[in-house]
Amino acid sequence: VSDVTEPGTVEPEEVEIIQPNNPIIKSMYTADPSAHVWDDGRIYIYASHDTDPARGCDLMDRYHVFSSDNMVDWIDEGEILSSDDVEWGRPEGGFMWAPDAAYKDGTYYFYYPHPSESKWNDSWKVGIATSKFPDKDFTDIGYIEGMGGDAMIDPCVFMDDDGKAYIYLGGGGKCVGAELNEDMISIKSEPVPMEGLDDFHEGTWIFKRNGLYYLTYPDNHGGNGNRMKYATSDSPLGPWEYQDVFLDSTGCDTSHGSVVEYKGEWYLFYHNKAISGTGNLRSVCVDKLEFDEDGKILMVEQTLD
Ligand code: FUB
Repeated sequence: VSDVTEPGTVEPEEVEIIQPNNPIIKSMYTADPSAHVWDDGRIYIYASHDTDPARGCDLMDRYHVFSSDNMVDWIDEGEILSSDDVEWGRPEGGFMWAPDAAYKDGTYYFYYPHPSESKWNDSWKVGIATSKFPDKDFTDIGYIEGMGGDAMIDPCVFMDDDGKAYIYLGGGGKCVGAELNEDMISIKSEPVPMEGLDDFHEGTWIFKRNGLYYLTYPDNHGGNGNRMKYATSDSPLGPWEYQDVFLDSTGCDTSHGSVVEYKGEWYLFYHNKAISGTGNLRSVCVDKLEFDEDGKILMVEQTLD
């Protein structure tokens, strides 16, 4: 009797989701992860990239994309954009900060904050690069008119179930949002302030669960570093009802996260300093995000290997 199965007689198994071993990106320093699940069933992380040896945020000058189908084995899909590719950008380059991505009608849109002038903190814009692929061939096509300026960083693009897309931007205590036009590269009307947040710092992320909109963000908590908080609303542009802290400080100079559902579970992507021990040499991590029966987010347990 043989227990060897005939080739071709077994259906391929579903890929098993394994407990992440944080930090999940170990090959380079990465931060500000924006995670998305695209039509190919893989999960992609669009992240910023810290410069080693540590030099703060000014030398951050390129983006890499990572993908996985099990949350543990992450492929570095390579560099997708650098400040050298941005014609309208600050002449000295650098300052390629927390990005996001969206997909519509066969095109991937990559949104990134970048200053257009040497006097960087006054001149932030939301750059846009597009591609037919999620992980390569991105070309810069300019920036969104009518958004940006003083400390306005960290674009987040949220695609609602009805096909409407919204963009959020914020820093220095201000958070604004606007509906995008069908073209995904211009806004329908003036950005409006997101009301009801408590101690907003930067790093907006929006998701929707059971019909409720969630806005997550790092606060201004000092000492050991920002914590992540969230607020909820019945509308993508608020007003928001502040809820609670759901991620404690990770020991980095800043915090920044994204939330995504993958294969029936919810996850929080964030960064810590577990590899470098240095607050501005960050590494992307992921942990499960859980909710109570009223939709409140439970405190995230930060795991390591
Ligand atoms: O990584 C550069 C900046 O630090 C990001 O844009 C902020 O969200 C903070 O994480």
